[in-house]
Amino acid sequence: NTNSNAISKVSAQKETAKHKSHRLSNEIERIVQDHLKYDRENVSDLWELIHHEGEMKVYRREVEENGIVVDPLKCFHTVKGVTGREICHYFFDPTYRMDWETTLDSTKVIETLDKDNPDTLIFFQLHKRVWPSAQRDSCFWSHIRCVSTGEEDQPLWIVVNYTTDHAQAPIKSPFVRLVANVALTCETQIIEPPLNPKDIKRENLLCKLTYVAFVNPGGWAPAAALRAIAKREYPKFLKRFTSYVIEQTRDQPILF
Ligand code: 16H
Repeated sequence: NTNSNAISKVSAQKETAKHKSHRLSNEIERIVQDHLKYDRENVSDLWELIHHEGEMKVYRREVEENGIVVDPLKCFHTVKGVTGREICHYFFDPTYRMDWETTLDSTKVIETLDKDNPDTLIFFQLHKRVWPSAQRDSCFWSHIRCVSTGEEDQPLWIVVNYTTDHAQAPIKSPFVRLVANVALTCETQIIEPPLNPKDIKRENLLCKLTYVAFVNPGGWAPAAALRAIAKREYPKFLKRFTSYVIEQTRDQPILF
C-alpha cells in the first residue's frame, strides 16, 4: 500500500538522516528552522484573539501591504488521542487532502523532489473562488520532518507549505497566485504514562498543535470580506481537520 510505504519512508529519516540535497534543500532548511524557532512562542499583545473554542485559540494581527490584507494568523490547539506524527501525516499526504479541505476545487502533486525520501512534494492547488474576487491558485513545496528534542521527550513533527515557482504551474490569467508560508507543528505528550511504554493507549495521548499562516492574496481582494472569511474558515479547518485525524486513527495502532 502506497500510503504506509510513504509513512515508513518518511520515518526512516529519524534513524538515518542521510539525504540527497536538491535545488530546494537550502531554502527548506532556512524556512523550517525559522518556524521551529518562533512558532511555538506565545503571542504578544499585538495579536488579537479572534476565536476561542474549547482548547482552540486563533489569533491574528491586522496587517496590510500596499492596501492588500496579509494578516498573519497563529493558532494553538490541543488534540486528545493522537500523536504529532499522525496529525502531520494526514496534513501532508495528498491522499487525504480532499477529505478534510473545504476551500479547494483541486489539488495535484506536480513533483516529488527526492523519490527515495518523499518528504518534500510540490503541489498545485486551485482554491474555491471567493466572489467577487478573481479565483486563486497556489504552487508550493510541502515538507514534513521529525525533529528530535531531548532524550526523554517525544520528537516534534512539522509540516511547512511555502510558495514556489514551477515550470508545470505557470501563472495564467484569470487566476491570481496566492503567496503563502504556512506551518503546522505538533508535540506529543504522554499523560499518566503507564510503567511500560508498550501499554500506552490513545487515552494517554495529547497533542499540542501550533498552526501559523502568512498568506498574501496576491492581488487586491475586498479587505472586510477576506477578514470575515479568515475568521470563519481557520477555526473551521482546525476543527474539521483534527476531528478527521481522530476519526481516521481511532482503531489504528499508535504511530509514534
Ligand atoms: O493549510 C491549509 N491547507 C493546506 C493544504 O491544502 C494549504 C495551505 C496553503 C494555502 C494557500 C497557499 C498555499 C498553501 O497551507 C488549511 C487552510 C485553511 C484555509 C482557511 C481559509 C483561508 C482564507 C484565505 C483564502 C485566501 C483566498 C481569498 C482570495 C480572495
